[in-house]
Order: sequence, then structure tokens, then C-alpha cells
Amino acid sequence: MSETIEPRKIVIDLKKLIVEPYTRKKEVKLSELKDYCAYPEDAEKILAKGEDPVIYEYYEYTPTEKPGNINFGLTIIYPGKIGKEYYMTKGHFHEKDAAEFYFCLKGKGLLLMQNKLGEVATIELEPGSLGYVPPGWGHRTINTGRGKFVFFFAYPSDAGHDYMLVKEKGFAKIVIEEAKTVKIIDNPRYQKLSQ
Ligand code: PAN
Ligand code: ZN
Repeated sequence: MSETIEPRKIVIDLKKLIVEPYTRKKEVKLSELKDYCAYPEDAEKILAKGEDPVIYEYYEYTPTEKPGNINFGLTIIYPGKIGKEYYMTKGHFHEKDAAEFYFCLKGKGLLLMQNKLGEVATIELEPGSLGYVPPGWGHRTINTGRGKFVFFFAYPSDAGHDYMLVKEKGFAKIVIEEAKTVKIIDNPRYQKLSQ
């Protein structure tokens, strides 16, 4: 039987930073992000102190995974660093050739993208700017500011998410703070996709 999706209104509350209603909320703490960090030993040091801070959270509204629909929501990345690496999302590739956009609402950060040839692109995001992720590009966002970095995202509902590629190989570039400035440097733990 074919599924019927009803038209509906969803409110993005910019004060409470919540999507109402949402179908999924996810909170990612340091213990879950650790294996994606360029300097996991710095993550271990924080965890060894008994701290496990929330690095980011997101609210998503998924009408259905049926092709032709759109998933959307709000991501909030807290300010902070793990060693010298700024708080960031895990990052992923979409399983299908599916684009996405990130529209920045608060704070500032970077959208880091990489395709399967290893080409890298970065886009600075501040309120009012939109980063377009073309199909085939893995994507991660990084909070380089002092406040929360908040953006609205939308992508095709049947896109699918592949985290393993990023977990095992990493992104070619990482974003760190050095001498109080934001630097995009080569990832010391990066393994080329061909290896
Ligand atoms: C976003 C991301 C969200 C969290 O909704 O899922 O910002 O990042 P990770 O999924 O990498 O943990 C998106 O890109 N969806 O496709
Ligand atoms: Zn995505």
C-alpha cells in the first residue's frame, strides 16, 4: 500500500534551537566522537578526567525515506576544542548521489568537504550564508567560533549515511587553532582511500 504524507507545518524555534515537531534528536558526546578525532589521545585525556561533554546535537524531521521527500533539521555544534582540534561533527558520505545544503543561522564555522578522488573544499559559514554539498562529497562541519554554531540542513530522504569511510580513513584536512588563529592543515592520521 502506498504511504500518504500529509502536508504540515514545522516550526524552527531560533531561541530554543529546536525543531517542533521532530522525528529524531541525536546528541553526540566526546566518547562517541573520539575515533573521528585527529588527536584521540587528547580526547582520552578529557575522558580520563571523568568528563564527557556534548560536542553537538541535531534535531531532524524525516517525513519518510521514500524517494522524492526531503529530510531537514537543525544542527547545533558547541564551542570548544579537543586538544587543538575544534569541536566538529563526525562527517559522512551519502550512500546515494544526494546533495545537501547547510544554511547558517548562528555563530561561525567551516563546512569541510571531500570527494572520493581526495579533492577537498572548505566553505566559511556565518549567519545568512549557505553551503551547498554536491552529490558525492563527504561533509563535516566545524565550529571555529566562541558561541554555538547553528545551521539548518536539508537533503533527499533516501540519501543514506556512510560513516565508516570517514571513521576508518578520516578527512584529508583537519581544522585546528594555532597561535589563536584558525588553521586548515593536513590530517596526520589520514589514509588515502586507495590504501
Ligand atoms: C546533517 C548531519 C548533522 C550531524 O544532518 O547529519 O549535521 O553530522 P553527522 O551526521 O556527521 O554526525 C547531514 O549532513 N545529514 O545528511
Ligand atoms: Zn549529510
